[in-house]
Amino acid sequence: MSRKALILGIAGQDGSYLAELLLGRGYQVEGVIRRNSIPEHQESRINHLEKEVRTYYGDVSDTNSMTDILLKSAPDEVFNLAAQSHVRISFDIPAYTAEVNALAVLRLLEIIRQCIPETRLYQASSSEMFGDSVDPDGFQRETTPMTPVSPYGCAKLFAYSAIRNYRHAYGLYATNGILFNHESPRRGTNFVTSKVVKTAVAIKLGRASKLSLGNLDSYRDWGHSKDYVKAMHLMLGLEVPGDFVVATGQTHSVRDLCRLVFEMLDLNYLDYVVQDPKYLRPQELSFLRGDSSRFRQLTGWSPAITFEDLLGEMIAHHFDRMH
Ligand code: NAP
Ligand code: F7E
Repeated sequence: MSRKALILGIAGQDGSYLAELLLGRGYQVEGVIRRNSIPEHQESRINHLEKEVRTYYGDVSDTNSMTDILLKSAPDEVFNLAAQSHVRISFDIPAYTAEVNALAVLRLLEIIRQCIPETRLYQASSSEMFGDSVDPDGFQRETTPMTPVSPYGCAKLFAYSAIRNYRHAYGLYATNGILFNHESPRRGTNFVTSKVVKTAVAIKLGRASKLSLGNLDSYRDWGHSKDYVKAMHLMLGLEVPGDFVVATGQTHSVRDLCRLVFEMLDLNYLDYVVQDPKYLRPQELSFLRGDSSRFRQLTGWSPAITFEDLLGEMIAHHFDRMH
């Protein structure tokens, strides 16, 4: 019998890559999508999987729909990737972000505890939970204090704590993947890597003249989503659940990102990038670099795709779309 996985947020960047990975490994894959007035938009990242994946309409903040879906699906593994995932926007809609990213996770844990306690649960935790906390050696790891600096980070920290609490209190198999930033051609175009690449390609093709950004001096540890969904799958294969950092261990500033992308297009970013205060955040997380040695030692995982190859793939994707 093949294992069954239910992916909440299957139509997102990570959900779509994870579905492909699990199908390739013989899983039966099901997923939850939200209703959208233009259904093609909702399912654009998973249209090619239409025949292989069963989808349910649902919303993680709706306990009735989630209970119904979890009972019907009866999965061996649940991957909770559903979230309001944009940090700056979480300052505009903080209570909504907390509903979906925090309270919904508590509700999910209760459904699993009461109805399907043998199910393994992966929670998409985030390096944003560390906030402005960095160890003296310049890395964040599982033991680094968590002091979030955004409504998104605060909500994710609540969910992270609930996962730990239910693991210890009820013996549930509930695991936190503390993933650092990861990108791909499927990344939403209002995240900085996608926005920089898409606009730089438009400039190269003569369709845009400026790139407006916020803070150029924050640093991120950027990996590729394809590598990170492999880590999610490996995590739920571990005998004992836990909390695990997944990161490349390398960090780049937003300015470096711009320099590199424009150089790859034979352009100079200084001629095009302008700062617009509307993209600044009320509080910024200025530095991220993860130490994932614990997870690497346990599983042998390491990222296969370099930062330069990631950007090259994103550039090629946006060229194809704009030509
Ligand atoms: P994403 O592309 O924004 O995907 C999130 C998915 O969740 C989307 O399909 C979205 O559907 C769905 N969703 C949102 N609210 C929902 C709700 N109330 N009920 C059901 N589904 C809902 O994000 P991602 O980059 O794939 O990230 C996946 C998860 O990892 C998220 O939880 C994110 O917070 C977390 N994470 C991401 C990163 C990263 O760098 N990518 C790092 C650490 C953690 P719609 O299309 O309808 O909005
Ligand atoms: O910002 C700066 C911005 O929105 C990265 C999510 O996946 O990773 C992601 O959150 C940096 C920040 O990602 C613009 O201020 C400058 O310092 O691409 P981002 P994020 O906020 O790090 C974490 C780990 C998650 O969990 C989240 O779900 O880039 N920046 N100018 C800008 N950012 C954006 N979006 N737009 C700009 O114009």
